[in-house]
Amino acid sequence: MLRRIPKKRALAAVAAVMGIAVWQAPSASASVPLQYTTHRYVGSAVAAQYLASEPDYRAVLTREFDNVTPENEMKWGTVEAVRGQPDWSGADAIVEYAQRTHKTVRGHTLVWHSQLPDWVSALPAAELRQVLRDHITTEVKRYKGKIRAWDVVNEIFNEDGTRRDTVFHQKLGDGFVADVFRWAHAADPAAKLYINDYNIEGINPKSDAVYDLVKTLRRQGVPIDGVGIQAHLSIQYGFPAQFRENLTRFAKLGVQTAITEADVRIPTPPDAAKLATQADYFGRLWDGCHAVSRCVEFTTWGFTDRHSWVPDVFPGEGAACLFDENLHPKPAYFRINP
Ligand code: 9MR
Repeated sequence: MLRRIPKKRALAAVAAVMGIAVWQAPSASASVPLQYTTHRYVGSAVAAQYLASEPDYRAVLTREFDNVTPENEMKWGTVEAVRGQPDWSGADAIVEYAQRTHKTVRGHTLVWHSQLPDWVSALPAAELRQVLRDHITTEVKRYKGKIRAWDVVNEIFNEDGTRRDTVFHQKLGDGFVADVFRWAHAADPAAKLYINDYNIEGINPKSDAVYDLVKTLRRQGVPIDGVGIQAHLSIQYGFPAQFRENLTRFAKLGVQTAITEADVRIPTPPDAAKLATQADYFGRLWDGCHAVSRCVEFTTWGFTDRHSWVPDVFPGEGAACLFDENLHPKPAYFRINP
């Protein structure tokens, strides 16, 4: 991360030398797009569908962010819903867009119990192991050199810190985690490999379990580079306790951290007070990440309330993103990009 130059300053310097005016954003947004205000990668989840069909969505994404994470397009259930009939169309489109617009890509996700095709769940252990290895190798090699970081395993712990009871855990045992990191590393040695989860923003039994696992894997020489902290927050439940301390303890293990899926949902309808609390939460996530040098990325789970997973899953809650449905920046945006 530290290899990155402060883009805002660099651009201004280049513009001054060349005697050209620096591009000005429309008055509804801050004068400097978010991506140029920070040394961190700043990203959003993206849906290939809207990227193709909504020019205004694409324009804001292109302007504000320098990382994209495919929201669903790289999941097993998307890329091989039917055995032997791969569909890379959505993932390819996003990776091509990222290359064209000079953005990095966070690959999401190689091993997850959700959005897992039934045919995979039904396999006996030995075959599951082989198929899992092939899936990881094929997907990681397909995008080799084009993915900065991969969410290799997603959501493998319960809230109490025990392992989630998934088909991978049941059939392959705890050791599948070390295996999948090794396979991913063999397929693209340069990609940063992450474990990713929610409710691990603060210090609690679940983040303790992630911490212990990462420590063990590093001691064993398993190629794990980072911890993805999803940060799906709600203003109803308070800001997670000891967020910075948590980032710091991972940094001391020698791994990166990334905020991978930030959003802050509010009971609808939004009002000024709720939006102010939301802005405060986003601000604390942003500031916490910037306080720890190994926190290298701040990615939000979508950027506009027009398209967000929240209302479908939490009836009565929503408005969780930095931009409203009309793509106007909200108070949370101006909190992190004043
Ligand atoms: O936003 C994603 C939504 O469109 C999908 O239907 C859902 C399927 O479970 O996954 C959502 O993204 C999840 C992400 O992949 C992992 N962390 C939690 C996210 C929100 O559920």
